Amino acid sequence: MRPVTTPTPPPVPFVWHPRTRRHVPGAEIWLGVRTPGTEIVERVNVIRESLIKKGHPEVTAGDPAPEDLLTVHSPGMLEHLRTINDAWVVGGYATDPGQDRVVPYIFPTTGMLADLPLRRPAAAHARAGMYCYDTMTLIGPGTWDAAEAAAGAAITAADRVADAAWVDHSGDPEPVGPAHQEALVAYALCRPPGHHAARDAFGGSCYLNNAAIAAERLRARGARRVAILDVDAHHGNGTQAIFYRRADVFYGSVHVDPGAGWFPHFMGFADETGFHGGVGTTLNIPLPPRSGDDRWLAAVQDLVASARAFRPDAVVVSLGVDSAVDDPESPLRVTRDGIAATGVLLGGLGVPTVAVQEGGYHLPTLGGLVAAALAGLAEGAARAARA
Ligand code: SP5
Ligand code: ZN
Repeated sequence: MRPVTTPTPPPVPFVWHPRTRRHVPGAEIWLGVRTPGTEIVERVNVIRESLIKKGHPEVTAGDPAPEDLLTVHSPGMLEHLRTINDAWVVGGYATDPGQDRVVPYIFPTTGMLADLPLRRPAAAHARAGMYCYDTMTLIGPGTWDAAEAAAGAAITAADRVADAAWVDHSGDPEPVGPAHQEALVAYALCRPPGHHAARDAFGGSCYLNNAAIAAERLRARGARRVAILDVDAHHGNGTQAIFYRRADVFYGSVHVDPGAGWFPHFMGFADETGFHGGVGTTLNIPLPPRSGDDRWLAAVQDLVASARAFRPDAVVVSLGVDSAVDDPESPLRVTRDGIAATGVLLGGLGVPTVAVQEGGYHLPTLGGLVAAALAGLAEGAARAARA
């Protein structure tokens, strides 16, 4: 009798660009104190080394066109992100008071403005807070370049998946089923991350919403319905906000309960289910701090069941691995096996999938966690294709 063996699926290609290293926030202002920060360049180095070692093919990201970013973000915020560092340097703030990064001090909240329009302040130090909602998301000389490169990686990954999955019949995109099984999953090694960035506001170490940009690219390439599944330890408030009224994009997230005191504090509660036409296309599953594999995987299973009921043509995974037990930014306690099993469950949806890097901050384990998630995704996709 022949032994029953199933082939290991080929390693998922990873898309990135070296410009992603130009973002050096240098610090986070945490409760008024300058701290080193955890969203650092070394993250991308350890992930990349781990994936190369495991044989994942490397793909260079293309540059996004301005229109690609405008599918998700306001012209005002994009202009701000592109220009505020130069204005800060020209304004002399890097030498007096000696702050070499853009840090906001005044936030024009809707409560402050009432119904008055948002004016553009003359002072760069006032403009610094126009689109930013926290003090943790600093801007330096390479921030825009890197944020743009991360968005480019998400778009290139979406294009690879779309090229394999759909054939464009003269401008009338039509799903025809996968042409190349191995291209059904692609991964974008995005840095900075994106899921806390909304259409017109950035924060949480995020500037451009890479997952949302990938979802819009998949739609433009023929996917009629896209599900974004967010397994970062934190709620992706930016992604949720961008699609909150949309019926064609599902957003589902499992994360540490913001009601238990965790970022982003104001969003990510279970009663947030969408607005107007988008009612029922948002799903939040908050978990108590210290939750481990059992609770986590049960929640991921619920997430996948809801996504399947949505019948997506494509999936975007917001792949944070900061749910891991050793991560300094979250109190969840998911193991590496739990992360791999998360990938298997998500891949089991069996539709073209783009995974986008979000958080994950424990450098000694970070590379292995991402590799485990991608191996799981490929395995889940391969099983779904055989079924
Ligand atoms: C993409 C992502 O994972 N963003 C997470 C942003 C969460 N940051 C919230 C601030 C928490 C302050 N961290 C202090 C760590 C002290 N060791
Ligand atoms: Zn996170």
